[in-house]
Amino acid sequence: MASRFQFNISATDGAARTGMITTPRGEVRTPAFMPVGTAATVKGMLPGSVAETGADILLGNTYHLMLRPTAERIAALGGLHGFMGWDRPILTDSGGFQVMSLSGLRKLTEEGVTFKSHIDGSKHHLTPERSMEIQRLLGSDIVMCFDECPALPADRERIATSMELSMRWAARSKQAFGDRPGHALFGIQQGGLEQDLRAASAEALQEIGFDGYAVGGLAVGEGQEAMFGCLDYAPGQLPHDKPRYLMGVGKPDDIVGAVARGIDMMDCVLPSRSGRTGQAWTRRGQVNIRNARHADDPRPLDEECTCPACRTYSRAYLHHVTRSKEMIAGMLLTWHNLHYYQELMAGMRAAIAAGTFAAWQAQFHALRAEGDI
Ligand code: PRF
Ligand code: ZN
Repeated sequence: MASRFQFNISATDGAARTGMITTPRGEVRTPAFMPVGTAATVKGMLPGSVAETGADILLGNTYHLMLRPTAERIAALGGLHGFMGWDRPILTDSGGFQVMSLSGLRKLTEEGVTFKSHIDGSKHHLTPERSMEIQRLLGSDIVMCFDECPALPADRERIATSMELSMRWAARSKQAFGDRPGHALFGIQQGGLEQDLRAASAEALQEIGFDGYAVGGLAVGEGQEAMFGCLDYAPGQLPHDKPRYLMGVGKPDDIVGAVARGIDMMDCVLPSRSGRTGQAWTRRGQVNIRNARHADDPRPLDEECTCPACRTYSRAYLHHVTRSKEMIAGMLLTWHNLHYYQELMAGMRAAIAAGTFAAWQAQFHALRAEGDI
């Protein structure tokens, strides 16, 4: 077992990279997709099943866990890994982004943010120092800096002021994190769609020094074209030899485009959340299993998929249990979607290693253009 956090790139193809993050809790193959386990569970999946889909690492959330069941309770019970039954690496987000998107009344100051819980309206306070403490109590392997992420569109002045605050919070996060061998702290680049602000943010973060760097502040309403426009330069502003994490992205074609532009890690609720509403992702794009055209279809969701939903069940069955709101519907579609996402990542890793990523991408887009048949 490695005692240190390490990142090694084994091959590059254009801007895309493949390699490995090594932590004391295990290895993470990159590019990596991290399923979201917000409330100490990937909804509808046992941890062993999540691992079977090919996930090396999960994402957990400071915001949700501090409210319920609280970080102190999880620490007293031995930490998040044991609590939820997942012994591999966990990355935790720092809370600021979720406060802005989920909580009620909130007040932002230089010190931090005061907000009302979306669960019971109770009042809470988060600062860079408190976020670092919570993530330490949880036992997170990869800790994220406390930042602020403005929704887009926003004017340049607002983006600049917010980015500068996030950089001061990044310095306080680093100071509060301290020296924790085997645990990593990632900085988060902000700056909206302004190239010079992104550059200034990248520079400020590198001055502080982090184990990895996230591209934050994207996928917040700007659309794919604008996001890709930013990703044409943002990853290149960050260190080549450290992991680059694009936060909260995305749909399969967003993920492929991000990897092509030099991103190593991503997370998104999409495969799990949309699985619970009857949306499936396949090599041929999106399928709504609730659609009447599946009611008599004896074929699997995806002929080539080896997940339990596709190996065992027909589209007709998945349609039936989804329409009937049976628990197994969300379980099976989540399993399928996470399996598909992990196969996508594995395919990209293999293609980058082989130097055939451009051809792989062409094939990816061609199959999706054909559509579900
Ligand atoms: N910051 C943090 N978490 C995030 C984001 C961010 O900018 C985003 C933006 N897509 C998702 N999650 N801390
Ligand atoms: Zn499947």
